[in-house]
Amino acid sequence: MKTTSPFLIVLLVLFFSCSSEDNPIENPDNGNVDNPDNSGGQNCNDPASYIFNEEDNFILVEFEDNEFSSDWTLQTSNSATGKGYYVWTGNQSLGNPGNGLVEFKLNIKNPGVYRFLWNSAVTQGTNGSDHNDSWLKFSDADDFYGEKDGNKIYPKGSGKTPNPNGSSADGWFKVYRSGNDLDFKWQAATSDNDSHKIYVEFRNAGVYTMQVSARSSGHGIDKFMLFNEAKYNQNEAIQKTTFSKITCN
Ligand SMILES: [Ca+2]
Repeated sequence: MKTTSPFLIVLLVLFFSCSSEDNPIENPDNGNVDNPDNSGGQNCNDPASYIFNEEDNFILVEFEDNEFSSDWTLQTSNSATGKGYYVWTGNQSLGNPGNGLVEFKLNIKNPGVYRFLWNSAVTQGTNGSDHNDSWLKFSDADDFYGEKDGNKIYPKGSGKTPNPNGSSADGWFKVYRSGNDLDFKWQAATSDNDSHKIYVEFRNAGVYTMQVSARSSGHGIDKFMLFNEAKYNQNEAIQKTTFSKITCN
């Protein structure tokens, strides 16, 4: 067989190089950022200015799409999506919420009551009831509560009762996952030994702030979601894999 001409190889390489430039692969780091070059002249690559946009009564956010203080560490796992997950590696804050504060801005177009879930793991030790929780607060939502069998509980410090068993303070819930299957799974509950689901109510359209702060070291958080249970049951929500569109301040 005749040897292929080096000149032909060069032509082929040039051809395919040019073709790939015509069809650039979307930057996976910013795949769901809306028009990063067209956000009012501001740079939309700064996670501190991200706003996550609710659509169809659903929000799905990679937890790592934010800015973190140095005691939060980014790790990777085959069970975590996006760039991985963040885990608190600083001192535990079992009774005092607010340390290592991370804030997410959520743009709600469809007001209503939303269920909260996060995909989290115990990444330290072998006991599913240790290193399994972080603090959660919705400081400007219209209501924030746990619910079980139609009975509601409210964070300590919210001015409302009844309150959960165990830790809670200043409007924060301790939100935990349970079970000795330590790897990432969708679960979020509050009140010790009396698991209540987590809900937040937004009565008007607008941008609201979700706050997470450190409690247990070793609690790894991959992503979180909010969904209206009138539109989706939990299984339907968990099947959804489209992350919320990001715009910027
Ligand atoms: Ca993630």
